[in-house]
Amino acid sequence: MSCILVTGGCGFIGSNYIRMQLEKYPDQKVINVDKLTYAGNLENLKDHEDDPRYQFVKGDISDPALWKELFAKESINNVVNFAAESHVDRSILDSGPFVQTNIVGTQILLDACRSAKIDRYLQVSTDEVYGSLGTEGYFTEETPLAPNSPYSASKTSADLLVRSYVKTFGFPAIITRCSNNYGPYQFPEKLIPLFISNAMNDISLPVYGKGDNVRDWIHVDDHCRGIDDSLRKGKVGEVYNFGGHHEVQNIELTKTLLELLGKPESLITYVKDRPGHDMRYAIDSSKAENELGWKSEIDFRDGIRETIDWYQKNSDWTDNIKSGDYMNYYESQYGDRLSGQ
Ligand code: NAD
Ligand code: TDX
Repeated sequence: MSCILVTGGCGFIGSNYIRMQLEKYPDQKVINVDKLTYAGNLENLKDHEDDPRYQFVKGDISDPALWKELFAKESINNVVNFAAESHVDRSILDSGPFVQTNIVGTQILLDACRSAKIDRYLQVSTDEVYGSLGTEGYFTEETPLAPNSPYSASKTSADLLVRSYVKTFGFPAIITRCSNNYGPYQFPEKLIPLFISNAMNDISLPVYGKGDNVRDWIHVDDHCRGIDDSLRKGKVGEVYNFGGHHEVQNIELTKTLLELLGKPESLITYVKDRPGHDMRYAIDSSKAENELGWKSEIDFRDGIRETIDWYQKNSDWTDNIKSGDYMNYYESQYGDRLSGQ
């Protein structure tokens, strides 16, 4: 039985990826190492916790002792690193945890994987490493790295460490860079789940600036398939971009969400913009399409209806998250913005 180690598997994309791995590969063991930060939630994989092929280990990717013990005990073939601090707004409030987990944590994990001589390592990165686009053009794998937020700077640093391990040590790593994901189990700090949850509760939707920033939305299942294709069919040392071919301004997306939820546009509140706010992301995925045979398959309108449906049926999941810590974050992120309106 082969074994894949997934870090950050209790978060949004990691939990969807683990579910897909367990369903797709009956003869594979999956080990999930997650620190259970505010964004990590054991509920996300509750339906698989009794599966003998699945093992959860609570741990921090920046802990060398954890890796020493785990790699000595388990025969791990492949590693996929999702573990990260992932929210741009939080990186503006405090960049410390981003440097610690996204940069130092990646370096410690890379060293452990190198010593253990694993077969393949995949670093889950983001299109934000390329910075911001104007009204024209797309990010390709050759676009220069130009991160603008502490979050994207930390992800870029990790990518450069991974690149250096490939060049210096012949380490078998691949990097994927994807655009904005949506789907079930996304933490309600990111635009789509936050706005669905607020609208369901008739709370205002805080749109930054004029709402004219553009994001390229992809369903999490399409991203997870792209990661798996890259791990299994990609070439060591390569970067693969993934996008959903669905570019939309935030305000247009917000109105679509309200329409699908049957809520009034009067819930929209324009608030002070995010500092350093990237104007537009759009991905050229042709390398992944040509070299891996990957294509985004889920139409946005279908995917977003299904996602709204999931949040409506699982309102307990969101309500359980919206406890003390979440409300403290909400107040520091939105309190002044909303009271200044
Ligand atoms: P998330 O915030 O939902 O989940 C992150 C997970 O990592 C959580 O379970 C958390 O507990 C865990 N974690 C954090 N620090 C850790 C540490 N030190 N050790 C072990 N575990 C730790 O994030 P997500 O949206 O699922 O993103 C996953 C990855 O995908 C990230 O690397 C992110 O940069 C990347 N990515 C996200 C998107 C997106 O749209 N969400 C797009 C492209 C790339
Ligand atoms: O309250 C809000 N109001 C608002 O207008 C929030 C939370 C966001 N926005 C805007 C900012 C962005 O233009 O919506 C857009 C999307 O914001 P986020 O959901 O915070 O995502 P983004 O900053 O684009 O980054 C995401 O995509 C790339 C993920 O959070 C990253 O982890 C990923 O790497």
